[in-house]
Amino acid sequence: MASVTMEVESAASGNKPLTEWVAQLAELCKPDRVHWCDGSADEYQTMLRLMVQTGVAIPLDAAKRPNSILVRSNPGDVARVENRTFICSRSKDDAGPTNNWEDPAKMKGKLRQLFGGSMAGRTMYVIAYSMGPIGSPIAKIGVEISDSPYVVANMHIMARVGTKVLEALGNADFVRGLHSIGAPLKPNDQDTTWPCDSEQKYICHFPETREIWSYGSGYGGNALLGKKCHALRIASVQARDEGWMAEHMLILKLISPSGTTKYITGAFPSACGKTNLSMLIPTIPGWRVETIGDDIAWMKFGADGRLYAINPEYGFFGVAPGTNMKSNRNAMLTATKNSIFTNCAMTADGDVWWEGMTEQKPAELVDWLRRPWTPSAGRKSSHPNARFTVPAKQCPAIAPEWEDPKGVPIDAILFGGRRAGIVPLVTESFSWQHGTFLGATASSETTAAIAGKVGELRRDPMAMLAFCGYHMGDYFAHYLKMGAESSKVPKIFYVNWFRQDENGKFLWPGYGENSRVLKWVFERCDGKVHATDTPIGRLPDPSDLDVKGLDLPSATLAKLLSVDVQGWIEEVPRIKEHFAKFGDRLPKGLQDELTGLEQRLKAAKK
Ligand code: O2Y
Ligand code: MN
Repeated sequence: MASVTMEVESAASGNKPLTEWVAQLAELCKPDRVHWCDGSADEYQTMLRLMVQTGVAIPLDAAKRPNSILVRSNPGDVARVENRTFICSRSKDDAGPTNNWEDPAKMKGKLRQLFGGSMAGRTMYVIAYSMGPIGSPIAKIGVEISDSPYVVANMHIMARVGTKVLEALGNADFVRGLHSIGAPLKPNDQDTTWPCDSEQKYICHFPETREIWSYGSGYGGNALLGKKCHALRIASVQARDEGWMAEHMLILKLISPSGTTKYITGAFPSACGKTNLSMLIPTIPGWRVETIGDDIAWMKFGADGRLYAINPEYGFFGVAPGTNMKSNRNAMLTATKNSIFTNCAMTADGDVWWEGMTEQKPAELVDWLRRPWTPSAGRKSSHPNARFTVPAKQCPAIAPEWEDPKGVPIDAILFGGRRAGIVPLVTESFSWQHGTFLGATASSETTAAIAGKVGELRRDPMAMLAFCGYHMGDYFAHYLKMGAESSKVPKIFYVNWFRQDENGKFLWPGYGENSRVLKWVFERCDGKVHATDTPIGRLPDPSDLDVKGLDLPSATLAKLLSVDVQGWIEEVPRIKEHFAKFGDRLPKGLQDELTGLEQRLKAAKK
């Protein structure tokens, strides 16, 4: 390891701002030692061993899940914390109405106090990471400093990390991320199995200086700073400033029976099946889906005027409950080895289990709270936000070009949400501006998995509500500006797999059958299939959608594709209320789209 350590430190030594920054933060956080991560397989094994030895992790049975561990967190640290997430822009106005804001100097003052000595008794890890293939013109480099071996191991899977990243960085600038679990140790303290400061969490972003300071949580999006903090909140600001797009989108490749391909991105709020769609197994003969990414897309115009996307991530941090061989066979196969499971239950034979994994529940488990569990326990064995961290390259459906540094040219963008009424199965926008309006008004009814009342309607523009690092009105304006840059922008569609009948039964079967909708989208991109103009956009007639072999009554299909004019007239005031939040930062183009919708609905009512 000694020569590896020298290599990584020598790669870092050329970047004086980096070495000075690390030295300053070591002075502030007072770790026992500093370790520059080299990203090697040895280093990954060292992190796993350390977690096992300190009781943070349990190795899973090597025959069942080779090279995999189970970690159980503190019940007070189980998910992203939106109410503790701050955008600390210089002006409050620049954070906008959808973000928590704090003055950057005031927040830095508070954080310096919290980080002071916060790593005592621990190791400070310096993790250089690349979001996107190293050397891609769309990729960006960041450095995360963290005192958590769990973070190091997860970052090994979720991003490209280590010496090769430092070599690519040279003396260039980078996004600075500081993370501490906030649990210093005195010489004779006994450590806990999930050290954190669950009462004092701060996930803070400083967009102007491209910095992230995250304190108190060791979990997921709060702690793996390359993901939501960098690749969405900070990157959305970089993208606005530099003329590209950082989006909360899956990227999939759809292949027709004749072998032609289209690349499609999709932005859906959580609990709408983004990971599942990105790894879909089509039910229509001859069609195939390959995966490029399941959560984030960075898109830039190429010299040919087309929008090219990369997946900035290197792995998937997927939600476990509900994932099974029917809902997502590819995710299940991806997670068979080299995986980290968090807050799942453990079986008697050393494997993991979660609700919905198998029809038959195991007779006995140890639940995520480390308590004996049986099916009659009257509680769930896994936390609803239990996760698997898995290398993307292990996914059987991964596209061969998923790491192409130039990205893949996007043909279509899908927006969507979970709506029981009025929103048809699929709608094509009239234009990029109209598509931006569809994205800006995207909404979902909440499920039990989301805090708040079940069935409550939430606007989640472009699924970026929790992830846009600046004023959402300016974000809409940036979208419109991007659309005006080229005549070759992707077509935009809105999908809703969740329309219900009067009895609350889903009208559309979902899962692999969603490929039928993707096929229509594919063929619309080539102008090969019909659509009818309606007040809300262009819709397939029932005969335009391939439903061969599907047991779907024609009345059900008609309902899925119907436009409920009165329902939409009642939706307009809700959109107005949503838009009012953005005040004079709402772009005129979106106001015009709302007026247009209202007029078309009135005309249709007559
Ligand atoms: O709770 C967390 O920290 C994870 S949230 C998450 C993880 C993977 C992909 N997307 C999300 C999300 O909240 O959108
Ligand atoms: Mn996400």
